Parts: sequence; structure tokens; C-alpha cells
Amino acid sequence: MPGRTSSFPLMVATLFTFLAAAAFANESAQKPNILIIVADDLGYADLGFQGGKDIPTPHIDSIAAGGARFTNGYVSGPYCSPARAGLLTARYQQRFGHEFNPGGEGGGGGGNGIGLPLSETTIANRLKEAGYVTGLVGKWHLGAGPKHHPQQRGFDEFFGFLGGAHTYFDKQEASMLRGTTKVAEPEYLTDAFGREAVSFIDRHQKQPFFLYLAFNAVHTPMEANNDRLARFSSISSKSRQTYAAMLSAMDDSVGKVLAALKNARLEENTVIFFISDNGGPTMQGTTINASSNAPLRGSKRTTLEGGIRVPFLIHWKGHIPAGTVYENPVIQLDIQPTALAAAGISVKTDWKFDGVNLLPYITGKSTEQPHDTLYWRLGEQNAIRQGDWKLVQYDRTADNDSSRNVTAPKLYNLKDDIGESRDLAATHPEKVAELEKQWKAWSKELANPLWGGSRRAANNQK
Ligand SMILES: [Ca+2]
Repeated sequence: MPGRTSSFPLMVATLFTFLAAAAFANESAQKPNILIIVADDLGYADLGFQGGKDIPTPHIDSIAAGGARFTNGYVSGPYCSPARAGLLTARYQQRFGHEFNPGGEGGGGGGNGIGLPLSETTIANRLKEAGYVTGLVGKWHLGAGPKHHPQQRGFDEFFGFLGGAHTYFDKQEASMLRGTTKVAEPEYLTDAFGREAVSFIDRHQKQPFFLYLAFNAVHTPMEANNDRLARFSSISSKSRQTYAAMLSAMDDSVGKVLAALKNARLEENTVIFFISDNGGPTMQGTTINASSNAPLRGSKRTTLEGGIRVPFLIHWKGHIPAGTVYENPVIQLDIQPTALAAAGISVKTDWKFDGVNLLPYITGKSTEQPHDTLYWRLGEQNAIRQGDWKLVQYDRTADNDSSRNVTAPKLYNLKDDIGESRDLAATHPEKVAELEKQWKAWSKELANPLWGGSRRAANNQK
């Protein structure tokens, strides 16, 4: 019967159409995973894609090669905790008084009751509300007390430590936390964080996940294991050799995480961010880790480029063209709005974000600048960047001056002078006045610092 013979292919075709539609619906309903990888105190010059030669970083380099690299990527503070507070809130951290590192918690946390103010909502809160499973592996540094614990700030899972720094060999101390339970960690810490990140991805590959992988590498203490030290036996400086081994360990762990995503076929459904929380500590007054910020001047703790301009990447296979190089200034405050946009979450105006969604800019849909102006304040130090101009007052120890006061306002044109070596303030007084006025208007919007540092000095600037 003709009707029958013709109906079978029709049924098959209909079935295939149905299955294809269902598969598409499933795919489009699956929100992209968000992975934020943070390095700690990384030197600007030390990764392969940044021009580094002596320390191979093939896995981090592959994120750059496969995605977008920012050549003017900044963080909103030259210290660990403030930069992380800005990262997780998408707001200048000085708006809520988180201008300085929370004192007394640097070594592991005594729970002195201070941390990321409870008024603030984190990216983990928002993604969790949108149905994501959320995890932090690594360093927190946003409060060590019970109220500030990561699992009170939007994270379903936590493995790591609460303070600002930690030894890499934890065999006897049982000072890692899984949730709120102390556990002993037999592995070298950077390897342990890689292992835990892979485990998180493996366990949650069937649902949208947000993983914040916050390494303490390459922050002090300078500790590496022997097999990695052996990789760098040709480096004559012992401290640089140790730094190289520590960075190589982080790259190994990043490689394992990328392999886990690939094995789970999640490469096209995962947005990966990579950034350092601040510049390398190369200067007196910081605990130096043998990093290099060349060709930038300054260090962690300063508002010179060496403190605030960092390696910064976004990777989203199939959505961001491989090998994209984006030159306009961007900042770590942009990470949350970009992640939320990828996840299809609308940003509400009352969230008062300072960051913006970078996707239209890096894909060429918008040719505008993401930011007209970027601002910094750390006590008496300050900076403002507008176009290629930067006006800055920085800690005088950067000029080997024994006084701890800041310099007079100095004006640099970063297009021709990335190393901030030619002060143009005297020849461009009108530009100095204009930028000073704008910076002061921004500073007036900020809160008084809740703790630490030159609180009075910051207040005096208002
Ligand atoms: Ca840091």
C-alpha cells in the first residue's frame, strides 16, 4: 500500500526532526559553565604569552591562544584582598570600605570579624540563584569568621584556606578546609588545588557550574617540590628557580583543568577567565617572590602599572575568536558582568556594577570603549586612567625614597611610555587639573575604609 510505504520515511523524518529539536533545546537550555582562574602575585612578564622566556607556561598560554588576551587589563587594587573583593562584586571595593587587606587574617585567619561586607552580593550568590552549582577551590582572603565563610557568600562547596597566604606543604598541619572541616593535605598545595578543581568539574559536568579556582601560587612562601625545581636547574638565582617551579606547578594544574573540560566535552560550553589578583611584588616593603613586571614600573602595593596591570584572558570556544588581542583598557570588575551575560542573567541597575559585559567589545559588535575612565585609590596613593593618559601619586619607595609618603601627581602617556618614565605634569598642567578633578569626584563617592592602612589619609582625600 502506497500510503504505508510513504508513511514510514515520513515517521522517521518526523522522529529525527523531533530528536534534533530536543537536542537543540537541551543544548540551548544548558547555560555555559563559568571558570575563573586567579593567580596570586604573578609577575607581568612571566607567562609565555606575555613574552616570558625562562618559564614555559604552555597551558595558560593555550587559554590566550584560543581566546582573547587583554593588553591593558587591570585590577582595581594592588593587593590581594581588595582586588578579590572587586572581582567577586563587580564594584570598586572602596565603595564599601574594602580598600585595604583585612589585618590580622593574612596568615590564616583568626576570625576577627572583618571581611567582605555582608551588604555585598557575590557572583557566586547570583549564579547560585540562577541554578548553578558553585565552588571555590583555593584562597579566600575575604574574611575568616563564620559569617564571611565562602559557603555563607554563595559557594556550595569550598576546599582551601581562608587567609591571605599559606604554606605549600601541609602534611602535618591539617589546616586546609573542606567546607568547615579541617583536613590534612598530603600533596603540594598547587597540585591539590588542581586535583580538587578537576574533581569539581567531573562531579558537576551534567549541570551548569561556577568554579572559582583561586591559586595562592605564586605568592610567598617560596616553596617548590624537587621535581619541579629540577626542571629549572639552569636558572642560577635560587629564588627565581623556586618561583619558576611554583609557576610551572600552577601551569600544570591549569593543564589538568583544561584537560578535564576537554574530556567532558565542555570546552564550547565553558567561559574561562584567567587573571592575576595584582602585580608581582618586586619592591622593598613587599615580600618579594622573584617575579618580573617588565616593562612596567612598580610593584604590588603601588598604583604604578606594575601593581595594577596584569595578565588577563577570556576564553570561550566557538564564541570568542581564537587569538583575539584586545587593546582598550578593561578591569577585573568586568568579569562578573561578562559571566552573567554569558549565562543569560540580566544585570539590574540597583546592583550598581562598575564593571561591564566585555563580550560585545571583544567580538567587535561594539567599537566603543568599555570604560572611558578607570580609577584607583589605596590610602594616599591614587591613579586615574583616561585614554592613554594616566595621572598617578604612588608610594615614594618605588623611587627608592626612604619616606613612605606618596609622590606629587605625575602624568604619563602610556601609549609611548608604558614604563611611566617621563612625567609630563609640568608641560600639561591643564590635563593634570582635569584628571585631578575627575578623580576627586569619584573619590567622593567612596566609603571610608573599614579597616587598615592609611585610613585617615584616605578620608582626607574626600
Ligand atoms: Ca596577591
